[in-house]
Amino acid sequence: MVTPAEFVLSAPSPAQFPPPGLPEVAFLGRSNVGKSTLLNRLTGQAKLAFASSTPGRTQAVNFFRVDGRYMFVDLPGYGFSRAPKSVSGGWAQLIEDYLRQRESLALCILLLDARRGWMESDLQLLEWLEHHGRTYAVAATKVDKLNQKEKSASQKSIRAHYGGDIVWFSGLTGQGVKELWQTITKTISR
Ligand SMILES: Nc1nc2c(ncn2[C@@H]2O[C@H](COP(=O)(O)OP(=O)(O)OP(=O)(O)O)[C@@H](O)[C@H]2O)c(=O)[nH]1
Ligand SMILES: [Mg+2]
Repeated sequence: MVTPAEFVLSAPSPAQFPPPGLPEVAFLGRSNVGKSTLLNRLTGQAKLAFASSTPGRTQAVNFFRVDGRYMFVDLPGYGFSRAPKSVSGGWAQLIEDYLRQRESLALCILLLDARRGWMESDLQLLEWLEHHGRTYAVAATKVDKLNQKEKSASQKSIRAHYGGDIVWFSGLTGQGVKELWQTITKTISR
């Protein structure tokens, strides 16, 4: 299914964020976890957000107007250790600035690689979201790479830090698209 979506702008710093308007859904996660791929799948538009096998590809905050109802926000990936400290520090600041001040932010979707579960930087972000009272949901990506046994193990380890629903997602098969849309529409009803 294709949902109308259009690229609005790419903001390298908070000064370029568009004026707050539509309720925003932000996609957060480590570099290479599959944020851009998930965004493309959700809208059914393979080329909307730039997905790449080079970690750290998305380096600015990218805004997309979706269905005339939402703003989807593709944030830079964190935890990309190969980036120079000054650069990765800058991205972390940009993410934090967005999360801290964005008044139109309605829902954060925190993506975890199902094969890896929580990494240190994910736990920091989780703690930060809790502390600041941001509404969030958790999606485990790349589930197509797991067999049933690995999925159970992954489920158990994700559960160790999070008691809510986990959306099991695959950009390859489209598994989880319906559930993610349900999460979004349930959180942002109008
Ligand atoms: N098998 C499989 N591969 C995936 C999935 N999601 C993403 N990938 C691959 O993982 C790589 C990274 O995906 P991106 O969507 O660019 O990741 P990102 O989180 O946007 O990365 P940054 O922009 O660098 O933070 C690409 O090669 C994707 O094709 C998935 O669900 N299954
Ligand atoms: Mg990306």
